[in-house]
Amino acid sequence: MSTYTRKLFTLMFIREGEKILLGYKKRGFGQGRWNGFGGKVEAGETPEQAAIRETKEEAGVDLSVGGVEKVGELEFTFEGEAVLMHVMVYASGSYRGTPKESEEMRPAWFPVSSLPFAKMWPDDRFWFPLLLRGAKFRGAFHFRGHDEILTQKLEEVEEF
Ligand code: 8OG
Repeated sequence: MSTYTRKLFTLMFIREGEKILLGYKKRGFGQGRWNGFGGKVEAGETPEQAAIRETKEEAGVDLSVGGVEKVGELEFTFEGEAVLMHVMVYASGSYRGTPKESEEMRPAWFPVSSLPFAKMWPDDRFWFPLLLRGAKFRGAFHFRGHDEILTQKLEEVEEF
């Protein structure tokens, strides 16, 4: 059995009616893919605080007033790598401000019925249906490179 170094990340999805806000990742990890907003949880902040901070930094949107809800926990490992990415997934139905492009992300609204799965992380097509119907979920995906899923687990949970 291998021992992983666990690192905490966040991922935020803003929903407005039948649209969801995604950002095109312009650089770094996941470059060229559409995703929610997020990043590393820093020392001294909770994952929820980190999720709100990252959304402000990457999309210019303020979530500190409305409620954000934890909806998922995802674990990502990569063949040959000792890091386990532990991602806390959040959803928000209200925000302040107008989404605007940052150095890292270019935000755009997508209808929930036509998401750009071909240009998203390959695991997203499995858990997005749960996210979109308001379910809570836990998943674990083991990758070869960034395109091939070797093993996966996904379950719906009642609450966190
Ligand atoms: O700080 P940085 O942008 O590198 O953080 C990585 C972000 O990418 C973080 O929000 C978590 C998210 N992320 C992964 N893997 C996957 C994945 O497989 N699917 C989705 N949708 N997001 C992911 O690290």
